[in-house]
Amino acid sequence: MKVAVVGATGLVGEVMLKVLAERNFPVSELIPVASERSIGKLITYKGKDYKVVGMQDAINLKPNIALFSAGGGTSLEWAPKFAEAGITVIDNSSAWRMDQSKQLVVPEINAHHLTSEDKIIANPNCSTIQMVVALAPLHKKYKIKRIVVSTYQSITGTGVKAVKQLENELAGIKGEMAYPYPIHQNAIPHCDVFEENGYTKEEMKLVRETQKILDDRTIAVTATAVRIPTSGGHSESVNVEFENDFDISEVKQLLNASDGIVVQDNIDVNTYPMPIYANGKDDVFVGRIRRDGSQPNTLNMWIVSDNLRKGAATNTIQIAEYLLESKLL
Ligand code: 2RA
Repeated sequence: MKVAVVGATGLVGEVMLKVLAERNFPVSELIPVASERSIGKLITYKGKDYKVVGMQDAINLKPNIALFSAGGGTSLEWAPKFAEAGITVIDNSSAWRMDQSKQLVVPEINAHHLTSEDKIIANPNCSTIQMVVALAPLHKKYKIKRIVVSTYQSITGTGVKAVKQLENELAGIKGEMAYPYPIHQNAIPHCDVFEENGYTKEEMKLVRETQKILDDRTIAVTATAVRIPTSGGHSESVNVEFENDFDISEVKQLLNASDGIVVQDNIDVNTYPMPIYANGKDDVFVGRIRRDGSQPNTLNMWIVSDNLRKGAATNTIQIAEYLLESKLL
């Protein structure tokens, strides 16, 4: 399998290479792709050096699949060109997610909708992925009516510039700012840009993508996305109201029995999910599961996952694995 990784020198691209190797994805030839300034750089994959190439050269090398994490603009311009050349694209940007003709895929939930016609497949936003992985089995059983979510997002979601900003702040160095304010000892309620309605794009992704992935436009969602100075993963406080009542122990059994979920929930011994433990892992960790006594059929939960792995690279590669296993590649 000839695999192109587009954005190979970025944070997500680097994790994609790590996960491809860890999961022994059948890469016969790696084609690392990046912007002009990185062309010619060497990327080592499984002990072998590969030269970074530009976009058109990557197409000319005829990969079977291209894993994109290079921003929406690059994806809007180049994903169709890769697809026209017969190359299946799995894209991590928001460019195609809400396109009615494109699948927005979390393998545990809706990979079965994929066909060989899908040549550009959208990988959902990291904060959406971890939430729908945890909520999908509960939606199936109890039917979700409304979700109120607050996120506490890792600086790695913004990229290298944000990681550098926090490093500089901790070292007392004045440097380039990824955020409008210092991130050290701060919480910034501003992830991505603001839309007309006063919500950020990040918050609206949680609304729109959740409805698309769960295939239910009746689900009401409202979100507040906050950036905090952590780097191990995104955390989410989720309040979810169902159409039907539930039993908390049954909820925990359902979650424990679901692919990709690890329930960490025992307050007697201070057991609950945290980014420092989710870091570098592929699971979605769920804890603090408790009934919300303020209204019927409602519970609270705390969801943590590594945004660079299940939130981006691993979900992308799990989609590629599904395509391979289903002979859609
Ligand atoms: C963020 N989810 O965390 C967005 C993009 N990775 O900034």
